[in-house]
Amino acid sequence: MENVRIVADSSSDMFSLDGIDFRSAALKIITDKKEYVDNILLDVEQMANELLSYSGKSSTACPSAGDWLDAFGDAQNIFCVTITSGLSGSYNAACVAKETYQSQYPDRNVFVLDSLSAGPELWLLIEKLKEYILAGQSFDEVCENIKKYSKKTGLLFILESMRNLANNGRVSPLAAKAAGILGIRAVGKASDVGTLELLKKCRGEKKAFAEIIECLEKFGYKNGKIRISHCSNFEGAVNLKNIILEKFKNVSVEIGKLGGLCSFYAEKGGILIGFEK
Ligand code: X90
Repeated sequence: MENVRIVADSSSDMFSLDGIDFRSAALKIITDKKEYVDNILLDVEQMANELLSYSGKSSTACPSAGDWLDAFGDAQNIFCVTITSGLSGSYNAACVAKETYQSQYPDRNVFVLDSLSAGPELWLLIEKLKEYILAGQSFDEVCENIKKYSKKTGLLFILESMRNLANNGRVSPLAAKAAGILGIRAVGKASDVGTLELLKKCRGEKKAFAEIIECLEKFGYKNGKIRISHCSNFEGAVNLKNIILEKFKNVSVEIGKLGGLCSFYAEKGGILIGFEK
């Protein structure tokens, strides 16, 4: 395949990729005072701190079809990965962009994958897309294979607060309530339809990590890749990585930082875990 580009929205927490042309389409975090564009230039820690001392309304916005078109640029073969359509309009906007792009350039290919997830599960999907493309697969082969692969990946999360999720209607206020209590961590997963599914409330990080190990086994993890991304909680991510390595031995675990959009919703201390089933 020639002239290939991978395009993902910023819920992937990726802003560049070695070895393949890559573009990110930014989501935005909006307050009455300021608009944060979730791109490589955003200082996520500073945003998190500013939001801590801000008590007004805050919300987010997905890329428009126009933003997606900009990210498509002039590529011939485009693989596009979006945050879950269960919580965002990003997938829809990307599909509109695909229609526009292909009516303008009928000989070009665009595939849009709804990740039904966020953060490090997209990391896995993008790594795998790169692998398929570099292995010389055709456009149609990559589409078929990535669809299959995406059914074999999952996302777990540990959250200390679900305030922003609840305030923006992404979880019920009732579900969010327990996570607001000091020391309580909400452990959950991305559901089959790409929404948040709460599994357990744990007192303390240690118990939450033990729960993650149980969940990994329960949801089909054996010895595949694991990608951990955190919001201002590198120490927690490292501890979790060590617990995973102790339990499963010799598996591939990498740690990354959440970008602006995921940090806004996962909040300080939040950890997201993408895994292969
Ligand atoms: O379109 C928009 O404004 C974006 C809305 C995004 C809403 C949710 C983002 C969640 C980010 C939080 C924990 C894990 C979520 C599991 C996803 C199914 C991360």
